Amino acid sequence: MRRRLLLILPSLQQLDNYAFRLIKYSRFPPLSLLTIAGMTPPDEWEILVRDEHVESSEVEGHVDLVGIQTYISCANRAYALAAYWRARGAKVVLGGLHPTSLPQEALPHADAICIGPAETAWPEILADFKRGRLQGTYRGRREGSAALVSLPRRDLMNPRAYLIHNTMVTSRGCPHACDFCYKSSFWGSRYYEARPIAEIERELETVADGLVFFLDDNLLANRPSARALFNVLRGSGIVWQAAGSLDVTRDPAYLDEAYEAGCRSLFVGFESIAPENMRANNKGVNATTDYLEACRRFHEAGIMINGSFVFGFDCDGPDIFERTVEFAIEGKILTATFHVLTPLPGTRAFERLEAEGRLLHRRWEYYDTDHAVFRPRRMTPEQLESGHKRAYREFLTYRSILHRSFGLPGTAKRLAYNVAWMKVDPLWVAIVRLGLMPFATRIFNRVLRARTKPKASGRLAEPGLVIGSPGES
Ligand code: B12
Ligand code: SF4
Repeated sequence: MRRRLLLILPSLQQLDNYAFRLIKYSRFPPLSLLTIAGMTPPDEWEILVRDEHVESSEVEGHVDLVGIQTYISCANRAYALAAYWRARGAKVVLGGLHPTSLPQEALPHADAICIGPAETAWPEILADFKRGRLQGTYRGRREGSAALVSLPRRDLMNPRAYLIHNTMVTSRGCPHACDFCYKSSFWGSRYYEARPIAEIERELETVADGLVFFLDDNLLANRPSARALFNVLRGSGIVWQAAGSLDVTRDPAYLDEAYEAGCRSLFVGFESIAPENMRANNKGVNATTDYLEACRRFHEAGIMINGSFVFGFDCDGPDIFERTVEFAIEGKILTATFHVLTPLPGTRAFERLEAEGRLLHRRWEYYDTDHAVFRPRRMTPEQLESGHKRAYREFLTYRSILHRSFGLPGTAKRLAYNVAWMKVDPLWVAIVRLGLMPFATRIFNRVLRARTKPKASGRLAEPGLVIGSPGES
């Protein structure tokens, strides 16, 4: 008889938080869990995947092994789930970013923890489980972890729950080393490894709806591997989004190549509009980049910007919120995420604030980038939290949306994006609850393909519309 494996992504804890919006958590399936499922022999294991953001993690009947993905913000929920399943007789393995940065804290809550990536540790965990000898601590080697053992089991996700089905990772780490980034605690600073291109090609062949969201830390950072990827994507009909840092704007031709390969939107870490903040946090490239010129170059290439901003750095005073929103509006940034600076254990930012006695507490559920968990230098924690809320409000006024949408190619697309993404939350709740996400995916797919490249610079044929077969959702 097959054993039963339950893989859980615990939900974010602060569900009453003003920043909690169901659509934000229904965008992607938990790729880590689908990846682990892909490494688990299906003839030996029945595998259940549960994402608490969209469904209950409760399952009927006996479960042999439970694997829990543990972010800092859901660590306490992960520990509670671990206790619950151990009491029901299952063995529990905790993995992910939080057990990696704080293994001593996590270990007492589980039968085993996985430090680092699962790719190089999970087969050993399964083998030890079968022998009845789980070891406690497993260390996934980061070198060689980019190569997948087998493709993620996307067939195990709830197909009606997510807007984007095909999330992928093509590289690990990032050549930069910003003080506040989670990456240094997980991958070490400056570590970078790309997956073998033949394997990526094999995975891309499984993309039926022509829509991919790459979750690499910094997809465009390493040009040889990014160009190898562009070669596979160009002409495939796939449109995609990814994360990139501002250095790419120094080479407009490279941005054109990305667009020609199907890139339509980039998540860009502007972080702070104050260069001194960026210098103090080892993000020199931002300190020496003209942000408005960078926006112009993204737009010239036809790439929409999802800007990421962080408040609470040492040079930030109470005026930082308005100044940042002013820039985001002037730069015609399409969508933005605003974060409260959150010191993650294992990063230099955490070490510094802890050494200076500025951490307010270690209640990890508040380490969600929406709450102030440290004492800022030039304002109070309350000012930081209320300024963060205000920034969202001001960025999302209709006046701001109109200004950011007009004057660039694809005005209707930009308006649609803003309204759909930030202004109709009750509609998204209804879509998710009624299982209508496949329709939303189709509309999103069409909208993303609408032209955003200025005609004058157009060296490009728009990728053909590839919509999955009727049975595919
Ligand atoms: C996609 C994403 C999301 C998605 C989907 C989450 C998911 N699981 O797919 C959503 C939108 C839901 C999300 C939500 C949040 N996110 Co998020 N997210 C990401 C992002 C961009 C990619 C994560 C990913 O899928 N990577 C690819 C997979 C393959 O890698 P992985 O998850 O690390 O998994 C590997 C290992 O960690 C390990 N592993 C993981 N789980 C397990 C479990 C077991 C049993 C084992 C053995 C191993 C193992 O093996 C996996 C394969 O190697 C990262 C940034 C990044 N580039 O990594 C931020 C990131 C993970 N998010 C972050 C944050 C802060 C949040 C939110 C708090 C934001 C918010 N305020 O809402 C919430 C927290 C939700 C929660 N439950 O607490 C932080 C986490 C910091 C930390 N130390 O925990 C990150 C690193 C962003 C950042 N720069 O700070 N996120
Ligand atoms: S560029 Fe982005 S991914 Fe790379 S270290 Fe800095 S914040 Fe992290």
